[in-house]
Amino acid sequence: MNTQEHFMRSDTALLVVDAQYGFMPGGGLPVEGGDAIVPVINRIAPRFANVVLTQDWHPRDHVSFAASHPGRAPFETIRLPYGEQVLWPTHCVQGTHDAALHADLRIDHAQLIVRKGFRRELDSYSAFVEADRRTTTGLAAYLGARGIRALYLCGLATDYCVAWSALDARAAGFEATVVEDACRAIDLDGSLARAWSAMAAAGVRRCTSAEI
Ligand code: VGL
Ligand code: ZN
Repeated sequence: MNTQEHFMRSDTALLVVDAQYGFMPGGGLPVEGGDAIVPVINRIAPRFANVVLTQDWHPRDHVSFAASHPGRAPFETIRLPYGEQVLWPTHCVQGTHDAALHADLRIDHAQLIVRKGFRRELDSYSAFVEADRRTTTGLAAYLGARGIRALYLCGLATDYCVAWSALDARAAGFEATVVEDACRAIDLDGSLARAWSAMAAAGVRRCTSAEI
């Protein structure tokens, strides 16, 4: 089987994580070089018969925003009923330009957009399971029902939503490969190195867009 046939397989999907203005330069939670992934994603997406997107989609008073906690600053950590939560600058508020997918993305054949983090009291880095580790987005059931068993992941940010999605993909029994140069990281206090080792330990593979 040649490479192209592999990616076009009906049991394989590309998951494009949070390719939104909020994570690009000028956005609410800008990731350095975040906009550089757009042309890379546009190059690889046509190779996949199946593409699913995610969209971080927060209410204005979301619990993950530092602004929702008087006296607290962005990038501090607090304890919430479901565990530790990093407080982020306000980003990806429902219906705003910040929450929109980048307009230069050319993935018209994408089949599903999974929104996450839309409950005020609950964050979600993962495309599969929200931060309480119980509330499902329904993505695993959707992919399973469509006979998809292997995922390639790209998007923003490598060390948060991409990593958590890849780890949960493995936990749900999918093969998972991160397309490294189609991602960029936040890298908060060593989070990128920690994310790569957690992914390696869980059997997440890495590749470059040139291999696709
Ligand atoms: C993300 C922090 C907060 C991400 C989303 O997409 O990686 N990170 N919300
Ligand atoms: Zn968020």
